[in-house]
Amino acid sequence: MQLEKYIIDEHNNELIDKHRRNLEQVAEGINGLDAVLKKLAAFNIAIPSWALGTGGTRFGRFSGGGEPRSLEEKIEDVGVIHALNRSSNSISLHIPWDIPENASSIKALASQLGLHFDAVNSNTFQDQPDQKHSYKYGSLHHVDKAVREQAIQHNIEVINYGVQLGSKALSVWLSDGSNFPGQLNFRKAFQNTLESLQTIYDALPDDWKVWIEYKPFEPNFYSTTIGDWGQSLLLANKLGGKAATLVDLGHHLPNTNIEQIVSLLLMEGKLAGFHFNDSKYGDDDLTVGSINPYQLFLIFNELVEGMDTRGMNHSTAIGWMIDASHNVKDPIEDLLQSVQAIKIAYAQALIVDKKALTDAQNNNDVALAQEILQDAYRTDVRPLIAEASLRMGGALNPISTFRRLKVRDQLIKERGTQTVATGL
Ligand code: RM4
Ligand code: MN
Ligand code: MN
Repeated sequence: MQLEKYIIDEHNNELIDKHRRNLEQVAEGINGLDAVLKKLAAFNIAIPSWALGTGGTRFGRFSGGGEPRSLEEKIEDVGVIHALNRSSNSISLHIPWDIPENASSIKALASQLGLHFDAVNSNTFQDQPDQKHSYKYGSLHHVDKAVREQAIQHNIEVINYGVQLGSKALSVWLSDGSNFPGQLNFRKAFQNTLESLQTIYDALPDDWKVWIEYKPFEPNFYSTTIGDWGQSLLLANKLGGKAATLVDLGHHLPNTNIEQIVSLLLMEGKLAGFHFNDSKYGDDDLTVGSINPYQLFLIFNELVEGMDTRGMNHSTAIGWMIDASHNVKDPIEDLLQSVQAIKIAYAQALIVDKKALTDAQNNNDVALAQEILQDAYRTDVRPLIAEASLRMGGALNPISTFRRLKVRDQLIKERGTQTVATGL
């Protein structure tokens, strides 16, 4: 299904007076309002193809109705999200969950909805029915060269799909690791991984990047071969300029200072991009900003400061993507909430008084530095997000419009109640 702009406008008209009053109130205290609104309007966050169905846990999966049955329907759902928030103009595919059998028609459908293809993701963490060797004991780090070779070939195949779709990056996340002490020689596992990644790296087109994601545990619980940002950065540095580290917010041990990691990766020019989600305990893949929005703000504060220092374009210099999965919410509503939370944190980071903060830091004025950050964090920037969306032709309040238009009911009518999307 496709959302017509006039339907969105109709609902906006009901909300516009209240919006104007709210905007006026917040606008007063903001320097360079127009520049902030322009940056917000330009900021887009990719939607992963695996987040459009209801997620599950290892205990079960409780599908909601109207889930997309094909890649085409997933693209349509991203089209709905983008029509509402004007901030989700790309989709990231996981191969082989979503193989673009007919790349040119898939591409045409996407561009008709104003979408393009973000990074392509390989999958060597599950065995596929037709595959010769198992990934039970790992893929790119495997002790057996034949298994490594198979995983390398899969990644190259994913690059080829991505080339057909116009993607510019391969995102690699490995579940490789060990469950028990003694199972693995860490050094050999690392060296095998490096050698495998080198072959994949050599197959990248000139204008492509490879993003190396790290994760400290799960599905392996004793060690993971790319367990933290140090190991990822080590690999990225050895591979070369086209390789960089991908930060997934859920892939950190409790209380890790992620904002500091981000700051240093940016300094080194090695921050590839982000997988946004939120978590209470581990890789929970919860809605962005649902548990710890302050941390998200602090991360964005480092992102904005670091990107500005290097003269980077906020919206295009790094890959921004949601990587979440939700087992009790409507996936589209959940994704709309995540995008909104990201934009709120971004807007708050944009309005931090940078000059005052630098002065406070240089004067060791700790209390004032905190005040400056929290002043931005406690500003209700939602009218700014709404205004940016409105200017781009989107909805003032995407979720309420989604509900008002009864989009899910229509999807259920079209697709039925029993559909299950590929993914997690
Ligand atoms: C992993 C990791 C990857 C994602 C898969 C589905 O935990 O975050 O980025 O592709 O989950
Ligand atoms: Mn991820
Ligand atoms: Mn994850």
